[in-house]
Amino acid sequence: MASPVAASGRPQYRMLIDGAWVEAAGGATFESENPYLGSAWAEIPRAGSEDVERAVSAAHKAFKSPAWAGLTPSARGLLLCRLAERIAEEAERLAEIETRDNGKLITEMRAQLRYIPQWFHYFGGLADKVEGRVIPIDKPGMINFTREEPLGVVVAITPWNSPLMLATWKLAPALAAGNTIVWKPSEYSSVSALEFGKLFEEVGFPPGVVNIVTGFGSEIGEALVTHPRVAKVAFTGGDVTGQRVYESAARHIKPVTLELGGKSANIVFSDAELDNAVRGVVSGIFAATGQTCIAGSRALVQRSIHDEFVEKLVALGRTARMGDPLLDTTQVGPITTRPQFAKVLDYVEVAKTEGATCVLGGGKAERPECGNGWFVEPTVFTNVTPSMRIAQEEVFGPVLSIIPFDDEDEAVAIANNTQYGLAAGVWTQSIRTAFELSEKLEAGTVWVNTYRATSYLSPFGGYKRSGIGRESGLTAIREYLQEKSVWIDTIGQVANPFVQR
Ligand code: TXE
Repeated sequence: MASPVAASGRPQYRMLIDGAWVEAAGGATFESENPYLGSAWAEIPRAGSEDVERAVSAAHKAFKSPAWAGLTPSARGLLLCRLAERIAEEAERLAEIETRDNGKLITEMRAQLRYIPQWFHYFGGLADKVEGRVIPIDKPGMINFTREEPLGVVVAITPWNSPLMLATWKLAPALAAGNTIVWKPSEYSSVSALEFGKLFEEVGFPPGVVNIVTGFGSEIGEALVTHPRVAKVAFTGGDVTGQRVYESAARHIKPVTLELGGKSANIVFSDAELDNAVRGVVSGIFAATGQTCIAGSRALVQRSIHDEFVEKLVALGRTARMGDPLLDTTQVGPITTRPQFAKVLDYVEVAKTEGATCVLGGGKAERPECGNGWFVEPTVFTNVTPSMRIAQEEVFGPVLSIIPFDDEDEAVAIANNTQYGLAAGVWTQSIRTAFELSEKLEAGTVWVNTYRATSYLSPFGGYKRSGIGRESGLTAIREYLQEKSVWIDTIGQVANPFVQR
């Protein structure tokens, strides 16, 4: 797929267009950096508008081709299941590449790579179970039924935090539905996407069904989203970029799925199993270095247990082992990108200036085991008020804000008082509180006495500014289909041509 080594000595990758591994038309490349080492480790094609044109044309041609459009849904599903098997075989290698490229823990990436095949199996199995309906129409002599048809070329734009998992959530249902793909991975984590791309070829997807274009969102994002032959855009990323994608798509009346992160609340009631809740809150914010859309970045803690909770949380947070994300024993890895590193440190300063009290961490990690990497200490702020920026804006780093509350109503009011609504956690022994909050919280996912659980079987997506549409689960395939209503007159006579039937 690639001339393996560039002049710099680093591996040089190519991107996938129409079944061929190619350089950017203009020959440009960019470097992908290893966040733990703080240095470049691979070279990637830097696509321009000509490459976008090539990729979309290839996907469009493939969408119409007998090799793809002519496949039965069962045959399409089988391809996805075969892909699942190949991914499982390559899981360890792909996980290691993800970790080198984005600095997330190998233990986390390994777990994701173990899960990814489940999505391809599930949607592969679903491909031939998408059925239309026969409508008991109110007109004699008429048959009316529906067909579920693919949309065409789907552009998938993905971020750097869980590169293959978040792409899978789009590619698996989109392909099962019969669409073709142009995938633009994040410029910070393209290597695993390019390695993943080889597997589609190996299991027999026809050329052009999956194309991978690497490069910068600021350079090719708009061209991809607005291309007249692109039927749909599926995006995961920040809300500001998501809004731009939505606005561009709207100008061309294109449907979008948007998954845009959040400011999720983990709500701890006084009747919770405290040690369990402490572990849950830690896992929600520090486990993925806070770089996850579902980070539980606000802990709302009932006032009567506030001090005890903070003490236990800080004690556990202090034990977090930082360092090389490739080691199984590391618990908190580096921040993935240089700009994100600067952003997280900025927010730490913002919180201090706003008057929050830093009770753990609070800056760049200077530990020897962190080397030259972009590490931020696991950080906890108390005395946070709901209106502070640190309580309202997505940090996307290991920074937790603790806000006290008195009763259920206040907890719900604080939890819902942000523009986001991706997820929430509730820690309580009361089944009544659990039910009540699951109804009142404005969030696409509510976890009770657990956090960060996701599955191919369960819908995932955001309320409010956290997004549009759902990924995973039965309904996700509908995001990539359109319903056609077919009318057949069995009488064979057009009665009065001037009156609607
Ligand atoms: O994301 P972007 P960034 C949040 C998090 C983070 C912030 C910025 O708060 O601090 O976003 O991160 C592509 N048209 N999340 O800058 O810009 C880009 O190339 C089309 C939350 O890395 O959203 C990449 O492939 N595409 C989140 C993808 O968008 C464009 C995960 C995401 O990048 C584009 C990541 C454009 N104009 C960050 N500009 C989550 N929901 O999990 C960029 N892109």
